[in-house]
Amino acid sequence: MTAGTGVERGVWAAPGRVNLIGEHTDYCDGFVLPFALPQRTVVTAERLGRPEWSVTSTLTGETVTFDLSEPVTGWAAYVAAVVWALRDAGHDVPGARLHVDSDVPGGAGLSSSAALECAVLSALADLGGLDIPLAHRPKLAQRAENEYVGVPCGIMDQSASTLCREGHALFLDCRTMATEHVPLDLAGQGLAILVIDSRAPHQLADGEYAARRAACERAAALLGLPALRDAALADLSRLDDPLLVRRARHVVTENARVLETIALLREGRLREIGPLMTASHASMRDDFEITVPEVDEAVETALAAGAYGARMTGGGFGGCVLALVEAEKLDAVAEAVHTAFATRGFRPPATFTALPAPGAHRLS
Ligand code: GAF
Repeated sequence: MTAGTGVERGVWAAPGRVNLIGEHTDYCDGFVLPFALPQRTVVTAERLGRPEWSVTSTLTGETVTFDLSEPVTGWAAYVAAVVWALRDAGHDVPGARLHVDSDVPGGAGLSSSAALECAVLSALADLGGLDIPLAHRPKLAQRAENEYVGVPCGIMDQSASTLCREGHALFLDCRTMATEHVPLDLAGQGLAILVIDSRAPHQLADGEYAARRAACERAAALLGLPALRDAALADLSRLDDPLLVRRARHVVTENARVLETIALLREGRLREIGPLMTASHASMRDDFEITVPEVDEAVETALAAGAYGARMTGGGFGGCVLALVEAEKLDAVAEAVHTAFATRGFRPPATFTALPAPGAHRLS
């Protein structure tokens, strides 16, 4: 495949993300609405004259060297996975020395894995002078994670980390990969999004994610549809298994909520998306069953403290909650959540505000 003149060295960054709405819809060919976080993974890289990759990480202090002749495990697997996926797609990937640093919290449902994959992909593409359009990169990074790391994720996180724009949310049709960058001027409307990291330990998350995905695929197959994207609520009465009905109902109603959210955002009616966010959370809690007591508490407390809407974001079983609040109420809502967590005996949450940041790019 094409290889132009690459650069010798440089620094690249790719962000974590939150998802405003549209959870577990990506692998059902549905709709998602993430935006990139200012928190990002930074990769400093230089070309080596041989097909070998040497990666150090500030987070672990480790150096891992590989040439893909042996499987790579642990955090460096995400780096090896990208090299593997690029090569498998026919690209002449240059050997490289890479250093990874990140302020995307790991294990918090903020897409730290995709941030790493997409930063490494950007670095290797530029070092190798590889001609890979931005629009093709999410699928390469997803394939790296699906096939090499073995995580059956959808396309949302890699798309967000690659394609998001500052000040905008990314409306993505996961079937066609059509995108729309929707302005999200929170500050201009006196609003803020509070991110509450529940810090709930989420064991079982991998198996449960795969189980949800399998249930959705089974429901679609039983309905004779390509994916749940194609199902209407009325179709679900044709399913015998009440559990499958609930799983499918989440996806069908969630896709509709994304479309309603987009319609409101296009008209600048930000406050009105609150009830859709809260309904999304209820659907994840009751139909998809992917929430845990900590995230439910965060949602309920944020709403009681005056948030317009609140919902868990990401794969579930822990992770973060987003609350849409008046900027002037930020401190009060955060304070209320901290107090509620202490009262319930939960680990103290971490709270911060999220503004839409740019997708992957070269820093220098
Ligand atoms: C995780 C996955 F990686 C995404 O693809 C998506 O399915 C999300 O969970 C749930 O919406 O972040």
